[in-house]
Amino acid sequence: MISVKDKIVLITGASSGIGSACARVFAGAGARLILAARRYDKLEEFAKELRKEYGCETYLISLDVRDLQQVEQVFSNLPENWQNIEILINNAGLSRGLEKLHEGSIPDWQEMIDTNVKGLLYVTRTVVPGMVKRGSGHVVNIGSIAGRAAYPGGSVYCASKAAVRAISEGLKQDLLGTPIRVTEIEPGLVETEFSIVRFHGDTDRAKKVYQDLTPLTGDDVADVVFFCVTRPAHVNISEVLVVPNDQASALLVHRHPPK
Ligand code: NDP
Ligand code: 8X3
Repeated sequence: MISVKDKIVLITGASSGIGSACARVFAGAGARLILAARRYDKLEEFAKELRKEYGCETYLISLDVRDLQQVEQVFSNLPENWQNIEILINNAGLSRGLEKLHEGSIPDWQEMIDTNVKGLLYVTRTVVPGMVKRGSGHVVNIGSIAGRAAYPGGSVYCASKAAVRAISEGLKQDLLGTPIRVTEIEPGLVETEFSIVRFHGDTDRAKKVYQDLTPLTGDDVADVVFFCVTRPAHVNISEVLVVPNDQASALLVHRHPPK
């Protein structure tokens, strides 16, 4: 097992959900964390908690991954003791809306594609060259079960996650012959802020997504990420589909209302 003690882990979308859960797991194992998200106030509060609970050292970045200039600027100006990023967790992402494609909102599509696809590419393009130069690193991309098959109303989100799958596969091929590893994690239903964001703040509608079933938590996904990252150096877990036991495919779920 590889130790992550004192290693630098960059997590995008660390202000909530799966990203925060990953931060906690890596903090608990003694890593140093670069946490990025748009909501800087949330990161500040969270960093205090991580320091108190784990003595974790953090470097916080207010970042919109859709902004290429900002991405390039922040990662080329990291303080010297934060430059050697060992693990990149490309987690920032979102879904917007569940309308039929021919009735969908174009700004929603742009936001999903700009964040989930272009944002992930910008961060990867900016951070991975350093890993190649140092001959060391691991890229973990958070894809989704939605990247394996489309579902009604989800075509653009599903397409964005299918892109994450293809990008992860291609990156692994491009890095073949280097020690750098690439993993794509494809979660099913995870109860986070995801559905609240999808439904533009409609919390009642968001709750219904997870009603009468037991969804994954961010911690469940973070456990899997941590497992993949800490395998011996010759082992690359290329992809993991992780779903709640109450879920068999994106739409096939078992709901069991309380009696
Ligand atoms: P949350 O909404 O709880 O977290 C999303 C995170 O992404 C937030 O920290 C948010 O931070 C950040 N983010 C969104 N847009 C941007 C942006 N433009 N720039 C920087 N950060 C951004 O949802 P999850 O934790 O569930 O989602 C994390 C990832 O997991 C996403 O890629 C999602 O697609 C994927 N996923 C989620 C599943 C689920 O069922 N929940 C299942 C499968 C995959 P901020 O708003 O502060 O910028
Ligand atoms: C999130 C899971 O099924 O809501 O990626 O699209 S799903």
